[in-house]
Amino acid sequence: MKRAALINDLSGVGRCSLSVALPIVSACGHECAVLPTALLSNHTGFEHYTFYDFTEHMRGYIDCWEELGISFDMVYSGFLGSGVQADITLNFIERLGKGAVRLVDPVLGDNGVLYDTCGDVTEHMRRLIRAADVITPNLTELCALCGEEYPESPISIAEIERMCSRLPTECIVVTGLERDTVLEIEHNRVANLICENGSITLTDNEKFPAAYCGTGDVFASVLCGGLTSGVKLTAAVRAAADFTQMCVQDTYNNGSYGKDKLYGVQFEDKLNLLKGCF
Ligand code: PXL
Repeated sequence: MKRAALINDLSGVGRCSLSVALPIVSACGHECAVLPTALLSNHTGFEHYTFYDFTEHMRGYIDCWEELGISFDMVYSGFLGSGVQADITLNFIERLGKGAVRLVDPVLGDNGVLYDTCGDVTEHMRRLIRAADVITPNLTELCALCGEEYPESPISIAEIERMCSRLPTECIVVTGLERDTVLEIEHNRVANLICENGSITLTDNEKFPAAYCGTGDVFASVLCGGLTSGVKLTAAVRAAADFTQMCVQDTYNNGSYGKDKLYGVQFEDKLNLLKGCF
């Protein structure tokens, strides 16, 4: 069995980050170790939340795991509670992730808006992505990492390719692209653009008229499961996109969108589909 380190926050309510990554990566057949970055009552999309920054404890976890001789085949990082956590994650990779696949989901914002906890995280994230094999920004995060304005009107795929070429990571998966933001995408589709050593592949799925919190985490977690198993990037992206779409579709069909949006997607009854998927 492979061992994956999940570096992410634990939000008590609202399916996202560790409460999504832990079940999904486990269902893909991997042993998971959890390094929390912050503990929240609920994610930051709700009207109020409590936030406990876990930075000081992260170093202790790493020292302890190093003393115990624990090593990892995958290091997957997501939401960081402070800028310094990017350096702690880099330190984790150097000490415990030798030979590991390194997946960084640069969680910074969505729909052109940065999360209000981000503060100095963006500039530190630019350093962390240098050490990643694969990163999964949405368009908001891609713009933030490049230091560019979020576009006011739809842009071309060539423009996204240009932004990817400015980043230091070999494999970039730009997630959740739609016609609202990208000219070449059809109105009823949602696409991911894979930029692998400069060559581009697009995958797309049917789009539902609903956007749920935490879908980026569902996508990155399935991708993490596939990459930990050694599956090729494009195949892992397709599986991650299909699984995420299935969760959105079921949540949309079974619930009431306005009420459920913050609570995330129903993935629990689909975890069995991930068994043996990679
Ligand atoms: O799903 C991204 C995410 C992760 N963690 C926290 C968040 C969000 C998005 O709002 O608030 C705490």
